[in-house]
Amino acid sequence: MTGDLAAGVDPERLWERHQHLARHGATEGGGVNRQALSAAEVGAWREVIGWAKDSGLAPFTDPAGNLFLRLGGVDDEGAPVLTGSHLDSQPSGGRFDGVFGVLAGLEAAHAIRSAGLELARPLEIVAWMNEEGSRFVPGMMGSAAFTGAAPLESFLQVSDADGVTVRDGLAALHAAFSELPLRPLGRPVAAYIEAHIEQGPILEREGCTIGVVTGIQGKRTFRVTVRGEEAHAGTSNPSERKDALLTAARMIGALDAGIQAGDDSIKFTVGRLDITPNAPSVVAGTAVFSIDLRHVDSDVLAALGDRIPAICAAHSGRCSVDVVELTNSRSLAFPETMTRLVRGYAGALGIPAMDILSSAGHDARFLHAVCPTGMIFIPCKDGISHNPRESVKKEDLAAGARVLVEVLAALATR
Ligand code: HGY
Ligand code: MN
Ligand code: MN
Repeated sequence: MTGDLAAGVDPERLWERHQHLARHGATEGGGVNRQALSAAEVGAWREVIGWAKDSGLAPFTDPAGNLFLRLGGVDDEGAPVLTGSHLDSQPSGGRFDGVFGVLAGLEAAHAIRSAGLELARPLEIVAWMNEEGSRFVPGMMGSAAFTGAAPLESFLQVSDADGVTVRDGLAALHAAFSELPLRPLGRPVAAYIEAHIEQGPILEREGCTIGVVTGIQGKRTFRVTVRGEEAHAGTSNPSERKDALLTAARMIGALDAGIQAGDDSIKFTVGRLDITPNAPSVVAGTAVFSIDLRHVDSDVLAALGDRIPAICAAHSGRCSVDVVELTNSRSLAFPETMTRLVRGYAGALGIPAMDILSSAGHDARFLHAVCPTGMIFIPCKDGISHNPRESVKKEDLAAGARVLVEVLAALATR
């Protein structure tokens, strides 16, 4: 009977586990900085594996450093139903982004076990490697490698600011969890459902607890490298300088005016700017900046993104400029079979719900290409995320987990 499983969700346990995990990479102001493949993420893995084992789940990993926690099914060789999200965070992250999807999955598995429900097929909770893409660029490496969206080999040489590569990070992770079985990438998946905070203000504003996520807006990312020439701040004439920082600043200003152009539907962001040698009395020789461009309309996204190289070239002055596109993803719509399940169980549980498009990116993007995929959103205060002030109500965490367990049971008992 709908609701019996949902009753097995324990709001206190779910809340406490969020607070507990936030100790791994804790920052001032109550946030987290838990970078992909870091010691803090290893610490979070240990906690989650311990809780999973207490609930009778079997942990394993894969060559891409994804963590899986498995509850068997009658047809134990059958393709599993997958649920989860990520445990890595942004440098100024909050304690709910990603973590909610993993802990809600654990809560659902516990409720299913407690109810003695026998699943037709296995249920696996997953924590994807490097969803955020802040230490290692681009993000979503674990789910991309798992689904074949990109070969794992294409990520291994990517390095962080200290020269540590993804290969190094994965070796350290696998050494830290050498007791975990390693399963191959690309295993078949029956269905995927990801629970996540909205990271925007709509659900809270509309007074809805559940977001029936209809899709994810498109996103293109670029790396722009401006090369000039170091010079002495006191002796070199500005009219003769090849100033990479000033040139990058002009490019960023022109991109903001020409691409974002005051239209809030165009999400244009330059979040990173690295200067070399980054010294007060040296004219910058090199400037490297990121571009994150998103729009709900794939054709608009294509047209806007295609203009970036020309705008950069037109403002390069005496410097050279190199624009590399890193990711290019169209807007996507989740299948009605999945949105209908989420909508139906939210309704059956009497929880206010509304359809909503995800403006943020998620690993569900890559799962969508290989299996029926859906997402469940819950509100976060003032829509704040990627910020230590990210905040979620205890009862909303529980409501999301309740809808999740009913959807998972429906998918895993088919
Ligand atoms: O950037 C994103 O959309 C995700 O929150 N990492
Ligand atoms: Mn996230
Ligand atoms: Mn995030």
